[in-house]
Amino acid sequence: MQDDLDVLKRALIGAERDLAIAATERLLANEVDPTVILEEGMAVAMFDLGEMWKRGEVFLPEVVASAEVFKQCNAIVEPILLATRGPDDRGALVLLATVKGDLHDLGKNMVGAMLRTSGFEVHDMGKDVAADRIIASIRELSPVIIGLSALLTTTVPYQEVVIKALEREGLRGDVKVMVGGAPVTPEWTEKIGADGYANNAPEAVEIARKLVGVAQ
Ligand code: B1M
Repeated sequence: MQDDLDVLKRALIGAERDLAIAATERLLANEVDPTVILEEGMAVAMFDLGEMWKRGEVFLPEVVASAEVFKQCNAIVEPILLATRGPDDRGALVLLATVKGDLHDLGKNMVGAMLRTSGFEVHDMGKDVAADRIIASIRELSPVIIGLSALLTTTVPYQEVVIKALEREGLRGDVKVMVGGAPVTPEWTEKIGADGYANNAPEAVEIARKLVGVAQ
């Protein structure tokens, strides 16, 4: 398993589509847990790629290409992950969004997939989502939780903008707010008065369960 996880990571970093897909398929054929493939393989590769980008070892077009291969591998893993969900497993509704100004959605999509697998209903609003759209969707859909993802230090403050908008609109008491994304910290979560923070997708499931009062 470790060999194929390493092949997958290297292939994602190098945006080698065929190699990445073949490694993903081998891992699944060997019944490796899809969560392990996503978190210990794919997410780690993108983190390493980000570090290489910071050091000037790769450039934007290469990151775009890797993100595309990530999506293709994810499209293979996600149905297997979702197949573990029972047919009547329809739980609390979570509204998910990457905040305004931010186009990073790979991590949010993983959070959405794992929440769905764990029995939550997920309404994914996509990326670059403004507070007024979130407010309108809360009024329309009455979610139990809204999940706000942000990957840029310049867009993390928008999580607070959304919370302030909820307060202004008298909706703050109706919905729990969970925040996440690489630059988000527990300190920031506390500062803005969010209800929960998760560092990765499995942890997001744990926090969402706590927020709706479901025992682990
Ligand atoms: Co961008 N980017 N990017 N990027 N990008 C980062 C974030 C960066 C850290 C890279 C770097 O410099 N090392 C840097 C930000 C620096 C900063 O803010 N200080 C950066 C930059 C600068 C930029 C641009 C500004 C570059 C430019 O144009 N000059 C630009 C911004 C565009 C915009 O958003 N307006 C940009 C663009 C892009 C691409 C489009 C090329 C692509 C995104 C493709 C896509 O998402 N569809 C991209 C990528 C791929 C990255 C890196 C390399 C990888 C991000 C990723 O997908 N990781 C990233 C480097 C890094 O993060 N270290 C980087 C994999 C993913 C599974 O992890 O998203 O962290 P992550 O999600 C995790 C957890 O964070 C958590 O669970 C997930 C699963 O474990 N989580 C949540 C996420 N959301 C959650 C929500 C929750 C709970 C947990 O509750 C609601």
